Amino acid sequence: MIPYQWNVLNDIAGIKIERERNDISIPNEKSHAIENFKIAAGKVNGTHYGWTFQDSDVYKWLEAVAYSLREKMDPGIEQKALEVIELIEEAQEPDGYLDTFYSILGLEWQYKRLAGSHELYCMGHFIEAAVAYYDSMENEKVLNIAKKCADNIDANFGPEEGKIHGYDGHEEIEIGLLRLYHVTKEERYLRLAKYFLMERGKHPNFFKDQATCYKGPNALNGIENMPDTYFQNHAPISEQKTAEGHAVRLVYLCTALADLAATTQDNEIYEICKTLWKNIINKRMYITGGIGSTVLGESFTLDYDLPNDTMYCETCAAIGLIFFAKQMLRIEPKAEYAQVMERALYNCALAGMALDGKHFFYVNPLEVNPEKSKKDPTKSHVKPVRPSWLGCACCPPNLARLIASLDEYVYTVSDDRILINQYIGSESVLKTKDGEVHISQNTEFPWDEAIDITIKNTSKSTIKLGMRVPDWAGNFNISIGDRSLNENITYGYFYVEVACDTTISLHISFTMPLIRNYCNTNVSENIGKVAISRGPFVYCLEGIDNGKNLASIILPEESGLTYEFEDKLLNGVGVIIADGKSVDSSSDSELYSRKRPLIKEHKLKFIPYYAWANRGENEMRVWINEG
Ligand code: FUB
Ligand code: ZN
Repeated sequence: MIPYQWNVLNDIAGIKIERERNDISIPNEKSHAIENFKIAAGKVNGTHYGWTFQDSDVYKWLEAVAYSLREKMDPGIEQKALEVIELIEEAQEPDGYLDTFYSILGLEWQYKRLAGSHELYCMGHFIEAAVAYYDSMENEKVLNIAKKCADNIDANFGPEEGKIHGYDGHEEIEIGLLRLYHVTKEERYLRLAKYFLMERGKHPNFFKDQATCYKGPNALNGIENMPDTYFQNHAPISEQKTAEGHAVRLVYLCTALADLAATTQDNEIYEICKTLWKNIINKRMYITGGIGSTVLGESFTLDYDLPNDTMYCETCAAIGLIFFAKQMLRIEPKAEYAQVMERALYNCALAGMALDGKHFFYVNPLEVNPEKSKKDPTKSHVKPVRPSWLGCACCPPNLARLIASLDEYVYTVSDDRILINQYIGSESVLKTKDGEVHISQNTEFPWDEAIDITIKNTSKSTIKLGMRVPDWAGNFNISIGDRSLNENITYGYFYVEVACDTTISLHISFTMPLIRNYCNTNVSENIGKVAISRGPFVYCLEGIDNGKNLASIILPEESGLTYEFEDKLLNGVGVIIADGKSVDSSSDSELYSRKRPLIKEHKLKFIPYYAWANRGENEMRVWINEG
């Protein structure tokens, strides 16, 4: 992904960039993201091209590189990263301000239209990238650029007289500032993050007031007229009880809130996070871990409103939910957080990328009919195949940074405890309070039903190791040699203690039953329907395996499901086969008639949802009629 995305950001990939929906105002001629920096740095002539947040594509790419170099050094990629850092430094204004849009189009308008300008959003992404790069490569220069940025923001925003009493239209700077605080321990950054978080919603007219005086370049002008909920600006955070508005914004807000709660051990803030978490998970999340029920404002709508074919389920929103879960795990070791992380990771987020790593979905539907996507204007955002790149390219580099940092989601490390949240074949060295713990996971999970784990505790104290008992698992058993361990499960984690200077080898075994999932009947679309899953994977039907008109398919209640692994299909996937039925749906019959349609036998083949749309354009469906 990383070399490919580098070529795209430099406009040398030779690809066609698609608009994410039918809207001719979406810039899709080129990325121009690196070129914008060159222009802002005064190295070439030209003007800004792309969204106000085009810079963030580069920052997310740089962050992905930082994690990737930590895993495996690659001098060629490192060289590119160093060049980018140099370029960013040159594009930074002497006072620390960093935003190519205003550097090129008029610095006098900086911070004057925050509803759509994304200045703090972009700097937040830069700060995240800088902290990651510093962590991996000990590069002081990149951290200094980030500190200069944060200092500029600190000089301009805050409760003090003369500063701007407001916040960015898109949360993200809060995450960046908290990460900067973690690495520098500079209290000002923590204070500023808290200010932005707790101030939100206290100035309902802030965006509109700014817009009335603004005469600068078009920074998504008009976005300030979106409902206050779009920006989570409808009420102070402590009064927000439901997940409202733009889904990515909301989960970025929650990620920062949960980080703040964990960092400052603030229980009140944790309660706010829990309320929003519960609302999302229990009433507003798709079975794939996708969130955002409508394209209008890329937003949440209301409880139990989860349409399958018009939804948004943006890849970035699933990624943001994973970020949120990660922070919640720092506060309380509860498996429900890791379970949602897993659901979003293996389904909605992974579906955001083709098997080749070079094509991406922005929107992840649970039901697609390609003809409707082409001809129904309300479904133009529901793409039947992944484009090479998108006019709004927030998702592809977000996926790159998520996948490159997967290790951070596998474990949650605290002073005397390590949680294994995800079973992913890996070798890790984890730093605890008193030293290091080496963990290796040997497994073919998510296909196989066994994991061998070796833990070598070289730290000076005993470690509590919590292994997640997945909610979908049957017969979960942990053994040492041929001795099964007694169950010691708290909040969904099976604990064993590993004394200092000890190495233990554990064998985990479980079954992955083929599960029929049902939806709360308040979700009208899914009444009478069933979705199939195995282990972390939600399954779907595709036209290529099951014929046309998937809506006509019925999975009888009594039909058995069989699992088999096909190593030649879709790079190797487990498929599920069932004896189904279908309603005879020949298109030349009358539109309405008094004749009951015939029901015929129909062999069904389900594939994991993440792998759909890798064999050309066809129908797809997750929720199937159950007969
Ligand atoms: O506004 C920046 C990003 O672009 C958002 O996070 C995405 O939803 C897309 O609108
Ligand atoms: Zn996105």
